Parts: sequence; C-alpha cells; structure tokens
Amino acid sequence: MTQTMRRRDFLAAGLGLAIGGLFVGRVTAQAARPDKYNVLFISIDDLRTLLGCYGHPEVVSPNIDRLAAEGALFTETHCQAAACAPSRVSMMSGVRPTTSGAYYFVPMREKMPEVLSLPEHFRENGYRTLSYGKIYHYGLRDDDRGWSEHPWMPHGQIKGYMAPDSHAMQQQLALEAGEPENWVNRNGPSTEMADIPEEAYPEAKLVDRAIETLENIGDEPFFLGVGFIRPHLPFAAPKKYWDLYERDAIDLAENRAPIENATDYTIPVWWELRQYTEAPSRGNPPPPVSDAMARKLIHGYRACVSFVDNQVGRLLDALEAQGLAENTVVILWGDHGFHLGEHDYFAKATNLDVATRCPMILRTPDQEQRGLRIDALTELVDIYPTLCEAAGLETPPHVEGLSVVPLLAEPDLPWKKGAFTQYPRWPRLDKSGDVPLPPDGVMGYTVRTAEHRYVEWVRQEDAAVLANELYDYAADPLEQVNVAGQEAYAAVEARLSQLLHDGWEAALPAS
Ligand SMILES: [Ca+2]
Repeated sequence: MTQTMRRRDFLAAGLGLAIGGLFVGRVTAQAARPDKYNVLFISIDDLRTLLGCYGHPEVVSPNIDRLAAEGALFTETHCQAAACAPSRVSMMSGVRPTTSGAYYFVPMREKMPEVLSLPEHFRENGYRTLSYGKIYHYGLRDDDRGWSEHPWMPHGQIKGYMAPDSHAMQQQLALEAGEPENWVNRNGPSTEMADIPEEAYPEAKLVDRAIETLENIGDEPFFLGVGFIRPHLPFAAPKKYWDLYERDAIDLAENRAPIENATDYTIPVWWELRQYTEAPSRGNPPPPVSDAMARKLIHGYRACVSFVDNQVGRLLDALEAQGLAENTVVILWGDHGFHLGEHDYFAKATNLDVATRCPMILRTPDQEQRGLRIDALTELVDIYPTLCEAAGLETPPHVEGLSVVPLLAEPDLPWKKGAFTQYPRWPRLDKSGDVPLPPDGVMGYTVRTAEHRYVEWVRQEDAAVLANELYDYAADPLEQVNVAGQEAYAAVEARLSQLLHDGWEAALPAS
C-alpha cells in the first residue's frame, strides 16, 4: 500500500474528527498498519523537564503539553552524558560513552568510524532521512552518511542573537580578542529580549523549511530530524515570549545552597555561563550569581522554552494538515538537563538529576492509551531501538538501549534497575579557562535507580575511586545531602556500587 493511499484512507476515516481530536482517548480510526511509519524527530537543546506537562504550570508550553496528552511522557529519562556532543553521539549511535569512549566533545566518526547510526539505519531501509538544525552537536558538524541530503542549518546567527546591540557587543569582543572577522561566533550577553518578529529567528526558519518539506514529501517514508538550538545559552527569544512571564513572580531554585558533604568533583568550575558578558567575573569558585541575575536567567530560559514550544506547535500542525500524523511516529527529547541556580550553578555537565534527567515524549500511531505518564527508568540510548520498533524496523544488534514500546501497552512492566550516566572532570583547563581538555582526569560514573543516585569519581590513570556520592530521593528530593559514607546507608551504598560496576546489561529487565 502506498503512503498516498494510506493518507487518503486516514483522511476519509478521520473526516468527522476535529483536528486535535484524533488522539483523544483510544484511537478511533484504525486502518491496516503500514509496513513502515514515518518518524518526526524533534530535538530541543538543553531542555530540562521544565514544562507544563512535567508538572510546571508556571511554564507556558501548550504545544509540547498537547503532544504529551496525545502520546506518552517519560518522567525518568536520563542522558548518558550531560553535555550536547556526547549525549547526542550516544543517542544517535545507540552506543554508550562507556563503550565508545565518546564522553566529551568528539565527533561520532572519530570514535566509531563504522557504526550504523540511527538515521543511517533508516536510510538503508528506504527512508528519506533529513537533518535540519542541531541534531548532532553543531560545532562538530553533522554526519553526512546518515542523511539523504546534506544536513541543513537555518542561516543567521548560530549564537541566536538578533538585536543590533548584541551584535555590536560581539563585534567589540571579537575586536578585543584580535579576531574581528569571526565576530558572529563570539558569545555576547547571556540573554537577549528583542522586539523582533519571531519569523526572523532561526528557529522559525527551521520550521518553515520542515513544513515546506512535509508539504512536498510525496510517498517516500521519511525520517525528519528537526533540532532546535534554544533554550541553549544565550537565552535569546522574541520579546513576546518574555512578556508571558512576570519576572518578580519567578521563584529561585529552592536548593541554591551548596550540597552538604559534596565532593571536590560534584559541581564543576563554570565553563559555560561565564563565557557570557553578564556572568560573574572569573574565579575558582566564581562569585555567586545575584538574585536579580538569577531571575533574569530563569526568565530568559522560560521565554526560550515558550518560543520553541510555539515552533513545535507549528510543526505538529503541519503534520496533521498533511494527513501525516496518523502514520508518523513523533519523538521529542532534550539532550540533558540544566541547572538554573540549583546549588548556585547555571549550566549542565554534572552527574546530578537536574543535569541528567531529560524530557522524552513519544507518540506512536499504534499506541492505544493516550496521555500516558510513564515512570519507568529510561535512557536516551533507548530512543534508537524505540524508533526502530515503533516504525517497523529491526534494531541492529550493536544498540545498547532498550525499546520503550512495550511500556506503551503496559506502563507498569518491570523495567530497568538503573539508568547510567558519566561525565568527567579534568585537572587541566585550556588557556581560556573554559573548555576542559581530555583525555586524562577523573571520570564520574553514576547510576540512578527509582530511589537513589550513586556516583563514583574514578581517576583514569589508575582506576582509583577518589570520592563517591549517594542521594536518597525519598528523604532528599533536591539532592542537598551526599549521604555516602554514612553508616545507615552502608548497605545501600554497597548494593548500588555493585549495580554500577555490573553495568547496564545487568540492569535490564528479565526477558
Ligand atoms: Ca545540549
């Protein structure tokens, strides 16, 4: 059966249903399942679970909330490394950083020249695969082999600045650095509120392009990757999205205080926010962010989330308008969390929940229950096999994730015993003081269970465990006390250390 015929069948079956009603309750328009479903793959950079559908009504995210209401929202999805490049390489390859060694900012092919990536697998199975925006880490370029066309980025400021004042500041900083010609790549202010129509922004152009593609996609099955860069720093969004929030009403993080009994490695020296002009001056540790600045940053982050949410809505609307919603699997995910003042830190790259937990929302044509909220432990590395199973492809044997599709039918199935993440600390910094240099240093390995998080900091040269952490979420949901070493937790600590050392395969549910 061709895709056009399927679309017509669905259109005929769905004529009486209002848009948005298609996914309410049980699926009503049951047509024969096609051999292959399309995939709409929506990546949102640095998006933590700060969304209405994740229990944050203070954040305006009606479109992502709608997707969650029609699909399944996963509350305990954890990345495999809490930074853009390694998280994405792991997710796109299906290989964990522990296996590949891609735990820092390296291109996927440097560590895994022959790996069959997620889009490459779809391409080899007859899909037209397209990469628009930030799918892999943009600084490391995309991976041409996976895509039917050369990856496409919206033109304009990669940094996201739209206002002349921001551009002037970038130019000034570039001049001071002796690189005036490279000003567009300079970090300027950490936030930008510009009274500029949203249509002019790269995020909107990205969706314009995706919509045009959906309108002309024809009968070929497709895997369309759309990667939004916001809410990555700088928090640059049109004024109308800043206006959704009242700054004085923004609550600061409850857990701004340092973690009791933190290790030397728990919270790193800032290497991101302080690249921007409004951040506190350097120092180790850097001075704290003022309350006013913290509110401004949270305000900017929320504005970016709402801005991107609106673009997601345009994309989902286009999918429906083209009659493609009923035969397209939609996945929306963020590559890691982000501290917004928790433990007085504004960035990612920790091994704490606030940095490892990611949004993951899946909507499949086949799922019978809509609006699911699934608390099973899941990982971004699960996306690869999930999309294979949901779309109708075999999963290649190298993949180290577990398809979550069975949870759509039975959300309470016994599932993984742990979710695994790693992120290192390096003793040396480069000359700018900003970017850590591999490969020597201390690796933080962590496992998250339903009740606890356990972390070991391991010196790479001799595998010595230098420090460890244990958090008890029942007693301490905000990770304020490291209870490792406390007698009352000795048995838990031993059990979780064993789980960590046994690794991801031992944590899989019995099959
Ligand atoms: Ca990121």
